[in-house]
Amino acid sequence: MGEEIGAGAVGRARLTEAQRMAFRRDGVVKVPGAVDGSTVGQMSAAVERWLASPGSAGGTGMDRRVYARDDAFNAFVFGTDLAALAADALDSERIRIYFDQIFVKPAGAAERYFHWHQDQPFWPIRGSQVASTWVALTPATVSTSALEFVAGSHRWDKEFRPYFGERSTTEDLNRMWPHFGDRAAALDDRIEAFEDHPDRFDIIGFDVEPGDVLLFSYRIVHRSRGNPTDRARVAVSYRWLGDDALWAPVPGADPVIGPEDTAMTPGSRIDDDAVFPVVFGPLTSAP
Ligand SMILES: O=C(O)CCC(=O)C(=O)O
Repeated sequence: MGEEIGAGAVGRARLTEAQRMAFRRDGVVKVPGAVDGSTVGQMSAAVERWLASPGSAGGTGMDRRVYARDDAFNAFVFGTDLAALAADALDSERIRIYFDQIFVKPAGAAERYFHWHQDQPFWPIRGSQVASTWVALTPATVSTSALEFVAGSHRWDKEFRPYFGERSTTEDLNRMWPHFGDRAAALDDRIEAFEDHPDRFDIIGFDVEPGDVLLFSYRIVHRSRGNPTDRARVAVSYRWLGDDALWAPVPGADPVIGPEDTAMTPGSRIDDDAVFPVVFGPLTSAP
């Protein structure tokens, strides 16, 4: 049957002190080679299979919460050390999975993909212990669509209005999912061309090789440019929730998990083990 995933048991991964400090200071840290070559191969094959499947997210090169319906993707969540890395960065006893997300940026993809954004304004989640591990499955440099970040922006008291370039009207966004545009329009903080102000903003980008992980706060401002190469750029991002993550549903938040999926009370600590399974740390609270 399936090959074993990952190099070691879940829970063994640890960041160095310098990596933990960088994550706290900048909101992002690169963990080189955090996913072993064999697992990278299996993830790449799983993404290839997903791409070849009929109607794979309408050719957008994106899909969310794949782990909940696909055994291979499930094993990458529960059988790798990614959640342990998040626990270490966030200093969290327990880590739950929110969702995994495939990002395939096709050869020649235009610059308009992924303008500067935070993840927080999209999600019905609040808290300080929320982060992603973005796993590179193909090499990329910043100019061929590896991720860039505004260092320290995870500490700004800002919630930026989602911006998708020319597709950013309220109507456009409402077509992406219900009430998304209305929610975006209610946010006053506007993304700017941070890269034009090196005196005010410290932009850090990370060239990556397959197996490198970028670990970043859901509040940090980040983006990726177009992909001018003749090869797709492939990554899978894992969204992790730590101890202080709260369930904060609002109309227009990402419907990948919505109020109809859980009985949790808005404003409560996330404790629904069926919808947000524990991946690292004690399995449940006291019976
Ligand atoms: O893969 C990309 O280009 C975008 C990824 C991203 O924005 C994320 O993981 O939050």
